[in-house]
Order: sequence, then C-alpha cells, then structure tokens
Amino acid sequence: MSKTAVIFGVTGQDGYYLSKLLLEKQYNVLGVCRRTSTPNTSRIDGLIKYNGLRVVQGDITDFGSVYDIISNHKPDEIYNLAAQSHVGTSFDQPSLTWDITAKGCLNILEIIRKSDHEHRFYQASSSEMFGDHYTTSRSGGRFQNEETSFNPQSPYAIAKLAAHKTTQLYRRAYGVHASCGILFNHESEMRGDNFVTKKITKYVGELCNWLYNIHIEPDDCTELEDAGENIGFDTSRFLDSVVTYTTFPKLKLGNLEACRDWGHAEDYVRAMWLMLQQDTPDDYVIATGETHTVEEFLLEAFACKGFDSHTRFVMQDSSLFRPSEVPYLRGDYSTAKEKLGWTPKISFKELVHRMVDYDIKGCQSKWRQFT
Ligand code: NDP
Ligand code: GDR
Repeated sequence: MSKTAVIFGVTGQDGYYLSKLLLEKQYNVLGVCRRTSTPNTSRIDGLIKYNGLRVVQGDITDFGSVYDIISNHKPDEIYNLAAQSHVGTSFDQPSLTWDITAKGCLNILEIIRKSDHEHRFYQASSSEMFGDHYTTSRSGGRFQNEETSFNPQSPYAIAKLAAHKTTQLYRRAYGVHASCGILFNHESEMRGDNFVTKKITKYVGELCNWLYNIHIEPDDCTELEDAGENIGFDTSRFLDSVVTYTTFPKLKLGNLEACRDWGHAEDYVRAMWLMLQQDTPDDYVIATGETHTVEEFLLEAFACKGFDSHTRFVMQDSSLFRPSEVPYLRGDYSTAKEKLGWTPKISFKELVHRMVDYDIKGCQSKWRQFT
C-alpha cells in the first residue's frame, strides 16, 4: 500500500522538489498551503494538475488547522519545511519569524506526541545555527559537522535552533521518530527571488536578454560607462536610430565576502527522504563540502555567458548588509555518506549554469512583449 506524506511548506523551493520525488515514489502526497489573497502555488501547479499532488489549506502557526490535517490524514511521514526562511527579513520581523519557524515546529511535534498513529517526522534545520562557529581539522581546514557547536547570529537562526532542540527533545523524551537535516544552502531554478543566488542569476538573465535586444553580444560590452546606479551604453555603433544612449540598472548587493556551501535542492530533498527511511532517527549535516564567496558565485554567473567581469554591473548597497553575519560555512557530510549512502550529484558550476540558463529563458517572454 502507498505511504502517505504531509508536507508543510509545499509551495516553497524544497516543497516543489520533495513533492516531485515522493510522487515519483508513488506516495500519496498532501501539501499544506496557507491562505493568501493571491495564489502562492505557482511552483506546484503542474504537480497538482498532472501528477496527483493534493493540497489542503492550513497555517503552521494555527494549532487547530495543523491538528485537523494530521488527525484526518494520518500520514506515515511528515516533512516540516515551513518557515519564514529569509535571514535578512528575520531581523525586521523577528516575532513573526519565531512564531512560524520555532513555534510552528512545536505545534506539529505536540500533535504527533498525542497521536495514536505512528508518524515519522523531518525537521528542516539549518547551517545558519552554527553562526560563526566551525571546527578546525589537523591540516587547518575549517568545516561544520554534527559535532560543531552552535552560535546563531540572527533571529531566524535562533528560531531554527529552538525547533532543532525541540525536535531532539521529542525524540529523546517521547520516542518520536524525528530527524533533523542540518542543511547547508541549497539553490535551484525554483529558488525564491530575494536570495542572493537567484538575485544574481535573474539579473544575468535580464541583462543578456536586454543586450541581445539591442544587438550587443555579452562579450562585446566595450561601450560601457559608469553612470551611478545605471550602466550607460552608447548604442550608436549597433543601432541606426537617432537615440544612441541607453541605460540598464545595476545589481545592488550587500556583503560579497561571505562564504557559503551551495548545493542543488534536488540533491538535498533526496537526503530528507533517506533520513525518514532509517529505523533509528538521527541528525545529519547535508552539504557539498565546498565553499565559495558570494563574489565567486557572481563571477561564475557572469563568466558562463561570456562576460569577462561583473564589477561594472554590480554596486554594493549598505542597506543590504545584515546587522550580524555568518562569515563562513562549509559542511562535512561524512555521516550522511556513511549512514544514508548520500552524496551530492550536482556541482557548484552546474548549479550556477542551470540557474542562469533557466533565468535567461524565463526573461525572454518578458522582453518579447517590448519588441
Ligand atoms: P522557502 O522560503 O522557499 O519556502 C518556505 C515555505 O514555508 C513556503 O511554502 C511558505 O509558504 C511556507 N510557510 C511560511 N510560513 C508559513 C506558515 N505560517 N504556515 C504554513 N506554511 C508557511 O524555503 P526553502 O524551500 O528554501 O526551504 C525549506 C525549509 O528548509 C525552510 O524551513 C528553510 O528555513 C529550511 N532551510 C533551507 C535552506 C536553503 O538553503 N534553501 C537551508 C537550510 C534550511 P508561502 O509560499 O505561502 O510563503
Ligand atoms: P542565507 O542566504 O542567508 O545564507 O540563508 P542568502 O542567499 O539570503 O544570503 C547568502 C549570503 O549572501 C549575502 N548577500 C545577500 N543576500 C541576500 N539575500 N540579498 C543580497 O542582496 C545580498 N548581498 C549579499 C548575505 O549577507 C549572505 O551572507 C539561506 C536561506 O535559505 C536560509 O533559509 C537557510 O537556512 C540558509 O541559507 C542555510
């Protein structure tokens, strides 16, 4: 008989990839969506229409709706991906972040504890919980693994750590089959627009379409001038028209020095599922073992479309720096490799190229409207 899984946070990036994976494995998948005034299901509309994903309305901060969903559907597996997941936003909305990201997890666990059905539970923990802590190897390399201590640096990370500790407590004290995936940054074509990787790849996508539209090849950007917040292009060499000067807005970013361990979400949801297939619940670091600065991500995204430099397209904006930052993340996923047989398949370079290609295609229809 098919298993039933409930996914909180089904409308997000990971919700899309996890639903797809579980549907391929013949699960009955029920996704929980919160009520919004405009539809929030754009990522999963195809899965609903063609692949049998069912959705139900509910909000993780509302105990009653979470209770109804779990007791009515008696899922074998429950994945908690729901969160206010933007670290920068958590500094502006700490209370909301706490309610969703910490209290929401407690709501689910409390219902599982009182249920007479056996549910396996996955909690989406985060490498942000390490904050500025890391372990140093004998050779001097820095990394984080399951033994590294936590020192959260944002309201988001504090809420995630509370949820992580609560999940461990319910496992230890009440015997709940609950596992935490301590996932490092993972991105994809489906990444939310305000995370740094997507901001960059979307910008490259728009820029390429714009340049093609005025007949300039990316590697022929010799006409560029710096004009404050815009890049000026003298198009007289390319266009016959009288109007020969035009501008394109620069990409505004914050800290470019932070190091992140970036993988692809498709690989990471596989690890979530594997955790719930183990007889004994546990916590696992999921990462690639490589780290790159934000600037390196920028370089790769521009270089893959033939730009020899990104610097003239980018300006730093002080409002995008965070009050406190996580400087360095590089995960050691040896435990997951040994116990789950998990390794990442998609490289940093492939990740960046896939995102840029997707965003170039995505912007084409937008530019067609104007041509
Ligand atoms: P997203 O921000 O893309 O998705 C978050 C999901 O949570 C959305 O479906 C959102 O719904 C839902 N949600 C927010 N508030 C509520 C609420 N009150 N009730 C019900 N659902 C709610 O995140 P990702 O998919 O990238 O990440 C999935 C999880 O993994 C998150 O918990 C995140 O914190 C964590 N994580 C992510 C990492 C990453 O690099 N991506 C790394 C480590 C951990 P809506 O669409 O309506 O906003
Ligand atoms: P992060 O991801 O905070 O690591 O959290 P994000 O992409 O937001 O930031 C990564 C790094 O880039 C720097 N940065 C910027 N970030 C954003 N969003 N926008 C900018 O303009 C910008 N400029 C520079 C940031 O300061 C940071 O150092 C992600 C989320 O998915 C969390 O939910 C998850 O838990 C962690 O990854 C692991």
